[in-house]
Amino acid sequence: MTYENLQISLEDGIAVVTISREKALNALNTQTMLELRDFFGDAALKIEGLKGVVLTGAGEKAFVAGADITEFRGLDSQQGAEFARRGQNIFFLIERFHKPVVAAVNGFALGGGCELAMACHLRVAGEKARFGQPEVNLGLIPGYGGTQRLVQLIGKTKALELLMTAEIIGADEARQLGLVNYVVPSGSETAKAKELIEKIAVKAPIAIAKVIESVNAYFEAAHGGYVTEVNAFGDCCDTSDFQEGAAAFLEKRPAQFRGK
Ligand code: CO8
Repeated sequence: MTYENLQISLEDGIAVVTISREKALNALNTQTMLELRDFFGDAALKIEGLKGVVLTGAGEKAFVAGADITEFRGLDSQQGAEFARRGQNIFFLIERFHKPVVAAVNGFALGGGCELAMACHLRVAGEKARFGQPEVNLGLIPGYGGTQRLVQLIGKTKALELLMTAEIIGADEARQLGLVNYVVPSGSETAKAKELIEKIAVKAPIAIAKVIESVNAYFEAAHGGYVTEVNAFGDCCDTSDFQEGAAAFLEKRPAQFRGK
């Protein structure tokens, strides 16, 4: 597959995958999601001597500002649920990848962008990185596993607060909450991510793959939550609040929600 929105570079066995839609703050449109699926489900498995993958965003402003809201128009509950299910499955490919995948978060990681970072095994944030799940501003909920992984990473108390208030937090707070592993000066996120991969690369590869598999297994029992999220996301797509939220974003005005 030829990639339009992913730039891949391979150096010393580390693949750096850069999501490159800078004009839309690297928002995840369908094409980008399919490219991520191809990379983690196929292309990356064929790279000989791969030590790990760094995932980052093009430019200085955003890692990924979410799913592409311009694709939300007219989405009904069935299509919404299908979108969410497909996205969850792509993010499972990342979470279950046998080599370390490190997010180098260089700016906004919002909505699907925060969910993408959370699906990675480790997260390095630049000082200017900002995290949040602002979907309720659009009359939605996260659909790419955010309701599950945010709880896994930072606990129910703070996860519920962030999910319900749509508050956007900075890198230091994200580290205090356990959402990211390291905060580094802006511009050095990828270097730090590579350093972590090099540290892991000298360990026994099968043991590393088994660590990933076993840690993921800890959460498998709660997998029903992902199904609930898919259906709940679909339900939101049937509301007029969702139509209003998406339209308000695109028209650059505050949303007026009616609970319908
Ligand atoms: N989708 C599409 N375009 C976007 C997105 C996005 N998520 N985010 C930003 N853009 C575009 C803007 O529309 C703008 O385009 P243009 O220049 O053509 O007007 C350009 O990027 C620059 O953005 P802003 O002018 O808004 O830049 P600001 O610096 O003023 O603001 C923000 C930056 C705060 C990041 C702001 O852009 C913002 O709030 N973005 C949206 C964040 C958001 O709500 N993300 C969540 C989206 S929903 C989601 O991710 C659900 C995931 C599950 C999906 C399940 C299946 C469908």
